[in-house]
Amino acid sequence: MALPRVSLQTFLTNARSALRSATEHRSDVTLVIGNESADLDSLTSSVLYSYLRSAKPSPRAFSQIHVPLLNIRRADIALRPEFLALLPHADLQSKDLITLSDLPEEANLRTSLSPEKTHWILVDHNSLQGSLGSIYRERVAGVIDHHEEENKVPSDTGEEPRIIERAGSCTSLVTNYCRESWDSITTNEAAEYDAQIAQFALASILVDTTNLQSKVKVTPSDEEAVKTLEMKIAADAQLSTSFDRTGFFNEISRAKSDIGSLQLHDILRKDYKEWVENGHRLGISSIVKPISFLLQKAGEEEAETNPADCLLRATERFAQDRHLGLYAMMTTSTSTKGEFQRELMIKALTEDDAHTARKFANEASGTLGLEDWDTKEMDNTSENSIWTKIWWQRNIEHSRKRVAPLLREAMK
Ligand SMILES: [Mn+2]
Repeated sequence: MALPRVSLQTFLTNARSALRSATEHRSDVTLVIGNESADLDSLTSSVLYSYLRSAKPSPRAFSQIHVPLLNIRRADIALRPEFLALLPHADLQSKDLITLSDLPEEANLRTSLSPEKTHWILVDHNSLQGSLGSIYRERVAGVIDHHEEENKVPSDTGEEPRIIERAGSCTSLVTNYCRESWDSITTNEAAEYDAQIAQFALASILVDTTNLQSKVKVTPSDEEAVKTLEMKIAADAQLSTSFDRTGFFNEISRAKSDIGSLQLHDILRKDYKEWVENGHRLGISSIVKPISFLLQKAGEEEAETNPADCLLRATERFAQDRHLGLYAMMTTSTSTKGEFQRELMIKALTEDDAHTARKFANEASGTLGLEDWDTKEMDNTSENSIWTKIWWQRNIEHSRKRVAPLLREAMK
């Protein structure tokens, strides 16, 4: 049965009370969670899926409301300027989003939100990591994702989807999965709400596919989803007259790369993922600025010190704090000629991990098109960690989605 349609903000308020009543009155709750890097795609895919599933719950649903849970603490929303740019378009503020800070304290999680009272739907990843994973892994009841299959979600997910497919954006897969059910609850009165959530979802598909222009990222799923979402926008008299897709894309992507005001340490942790393989820990930061920017940043933060020393020390500290054996930094930027480019830095913290890193460099070099970086700027460093190397990654189609599995393979 379809429920009265509501704005995104009202939906998030309802979802927050559903989460509260799960912890206070032990009611059943379904949580929809994106990955730990909590990028725009994780935000919009979890909110879109939760919103549409809650607007028309399946008769056999585990709970009426699906609660979108952002996989970071509340304070870390501030590290994501693209969120702050997008939220006002949906009449939202960052305090409306539901984050890990809204869960009971970690020490009480198991008792305050007992696993058997929960279902977890994973979007934009397919293996629940960290402390949530250790408590709720058995309660994962569905997935929509575009990363490599980890075979952690049961093959039969009943009422909930089990979709792991290639696409530029996970939000595209969610849009396409939900479209039929969405169409069935679309009315003239709800056109405004449809347009609002459609524009919200569109943001990450456009960012992930460079406004559908990136030949290596766009798939038919993305094109289909954008068509659906643009139709929802066009059906609303108000938004349809003011909406300009390219202008909207430019606004959000400009905000995403506007990280000049962030501290180096925050830049490293802003879009960060971690894996454990064979007892060794791997961490990868994705960064939307080139290493030259990071060197400049590092130099500013520690005046009168060689920037290369500062950068290496900062990354070393970052890796040590997280008990990493291997730490990788992947940068994306635009060259002076206007071409998209990638750099890859890998740091090993033990001899064992250095062995793995060399193996990776040998095995993955062809696939990734690794080419030695001009190390002039890094040459004068007195910092001497076990093993650090920087490359240009000339095969630019490969993001962390591809590099992480290659590194993990070398660790096995
Ligand atoms: Mn994604």
